[in-house]
Amino acid sequence: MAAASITMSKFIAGLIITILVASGISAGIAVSTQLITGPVGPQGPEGPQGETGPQGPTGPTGATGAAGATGATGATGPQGSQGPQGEQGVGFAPQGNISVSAFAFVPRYHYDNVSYLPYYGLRNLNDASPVVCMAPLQLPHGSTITNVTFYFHDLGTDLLHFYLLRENQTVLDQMGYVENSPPGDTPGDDYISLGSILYPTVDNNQYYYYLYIGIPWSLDPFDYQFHYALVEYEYPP
Ligand SMILES: [Ca+2]
Repeated sequence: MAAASITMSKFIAGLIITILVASGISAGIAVSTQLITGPVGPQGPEGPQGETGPQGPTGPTGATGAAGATGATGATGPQGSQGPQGEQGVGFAPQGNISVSAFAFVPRYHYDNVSYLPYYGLRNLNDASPVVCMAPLQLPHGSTITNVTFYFHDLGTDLLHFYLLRENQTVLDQMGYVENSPPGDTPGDDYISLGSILYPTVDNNQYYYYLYIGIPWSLDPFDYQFHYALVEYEYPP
């Protein structure tokens, strides 16, 4: 009977298991219905890299670049050969001469004391006294007076006197003096030059220049005649 009991027990147990299994199946069906409508699972891992694509089309031409910096100056070339000689210029002569006529001389006191005549020049018509006359000199500024020569006619025993002067408002300078003293006092036409000249450089900004002459008196007014002066000067080099 024990065996029968065991068997019975087994039978009951099997039955219960069967029931339970049947219930489990029912329960499994219900569980399966719940999984279909569940949440989305996590994303899977990244797949492997794809193959390299084909080469793209050629790009557009690029813009022109900026100009480069200027190069350094080259070395100086060798000196050329000497050119031909130029033509002669037309500059001023370094020396100048002017003549001052007797008719440029004015009497110091009165025109009644003098006479002007072509061929006879300037004569003394004063009353037993010498006559003094003056003539202006207009020379280039900066030039150098090198000589003054006086041309005259002398048949008397007295002497003619010649001066070169410069002057301004406050100063009177004697630049040169000469007289036809013996043995220079020879009868007839003659001339005489200044031996030396002081302040020979012409400064027209500060001075004016003139000649100053003394003509003796004679009973015959034709004994003494002054004709002209020659003034020589030079330009500075
Ligand atoms: Ca004389």
